[in-house]
Amino acid sequence: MPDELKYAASVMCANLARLEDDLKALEAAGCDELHFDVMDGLFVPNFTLGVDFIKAAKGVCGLPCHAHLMIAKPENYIERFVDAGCDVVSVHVETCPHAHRTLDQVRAAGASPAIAINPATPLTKLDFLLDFVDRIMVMTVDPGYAGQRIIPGAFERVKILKENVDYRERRIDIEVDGNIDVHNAAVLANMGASIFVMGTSSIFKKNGSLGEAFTKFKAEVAAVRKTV
Ligand code: S6P
Ligand code: MG
Repeated sequence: MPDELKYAASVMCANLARLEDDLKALEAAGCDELHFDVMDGLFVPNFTLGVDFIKAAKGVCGLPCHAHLMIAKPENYIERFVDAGCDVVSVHVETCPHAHRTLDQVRAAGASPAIAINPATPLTKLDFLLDFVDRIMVMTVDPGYAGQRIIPGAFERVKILKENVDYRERRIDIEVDGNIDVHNAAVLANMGASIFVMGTSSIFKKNGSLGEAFTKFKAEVAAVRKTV
């Protein structure tokens, strides 16, 4: 069981009209990280946040920032995201024919490298990348949109991946992204996930305080973990 779970807020799910208030509330409530979904309309069928947006968010809040690059040719943009203030940059294994080079590029630029993997991509694609990443982001939905249902195979994938990482004695965080509600987070935590992306399934609901929602979510995951 991982010692400590971490929680990342998916900024694309926030109310962008009152972003500053929301980011400050998340920071005050002890959220661990901001998760910025970057989509290009090519690798995934949607457009979302970019470099200027992240710079603006960095200006109003001190939380670490993770850019989840769902874009073709991520190697062309890594330095720009690091210069914008990203502490973690994840690239998709499906977009990286030269993944070692791209992950090294992230580290050389000054950020922590992470590899993201889609639900249908064989986990063996990660076998020779374990020495090059600080975290693996297991997509639990096909990337592109918030508000989707988890793809059930995600649970087994996290379990297998965790066993592989432990067998090889690597210290790599496993992050899960997509439909992370209380139950899914609790089961995935017990299977070895240690970082959870919070979106519409958890804290970004229509009404109520974001800080309170985060505190409640964390407490519920801890409680449900003991029962699943
Ligand atoms: C999906 C993206 C995610 C979503 C997040 C939404 O392509 O990578 O980070 O923003 O998963 O959460 P939810 O709870 O609405 O699925
Ligand atoms: Mg994401």
